[in-house]
Amino acid sequence: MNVAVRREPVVAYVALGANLGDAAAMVRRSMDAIGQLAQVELTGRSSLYRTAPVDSSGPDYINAVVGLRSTGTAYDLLEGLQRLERDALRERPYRNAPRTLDLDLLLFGDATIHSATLEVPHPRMGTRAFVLVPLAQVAPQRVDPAALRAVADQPCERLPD
Ligand code: PH2
Ligand code: MG
Ligand code: MG
Repeated sequence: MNVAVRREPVVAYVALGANLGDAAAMVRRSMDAIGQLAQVELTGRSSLYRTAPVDSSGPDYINAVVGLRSTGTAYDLLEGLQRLERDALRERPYRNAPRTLDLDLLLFGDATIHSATLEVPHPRMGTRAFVLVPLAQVAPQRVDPAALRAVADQPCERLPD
């Protein structure tokens, strides 16, 4: 980065999900690893939630959300998240396949981004309890209560911290 450029921190939220291997350990470790990314300061972490696969298969998922402050761009953050997915040996044999680790950038300040590699806000976050419930725990102001009520039928069990 050009050292002359100092960006104001942007508050962002990242969803974590895993349903292969020791998913809970992977999600916990990945929360720490996100906090270690360049230009990132972790500001909040939700509980872990056990959730039924939605448009997916395999074992139950472990899901969570972290809040952070980033002084980089949304693309810097995306690159860091993708590196952590690769470190977790994430494979993509088909869409929504069971996975060792999925890290989705949900919100990046108030930015709206529609590019070939990134869509923010995450296009499906508003209809998924496995995102809205942990997001509401760390950022209740960013979740529409009506959207939360609408997903109340999706199994989402909070695990002890
Ligand atoms: N992620 C998906 C598709 N379905 N279901 C659950 N329960 N948790 C997820 O993280 C998840 C999913 C696509 O990324
Ligand atoms: Mg996902
Ligand atoms: Mg993803």
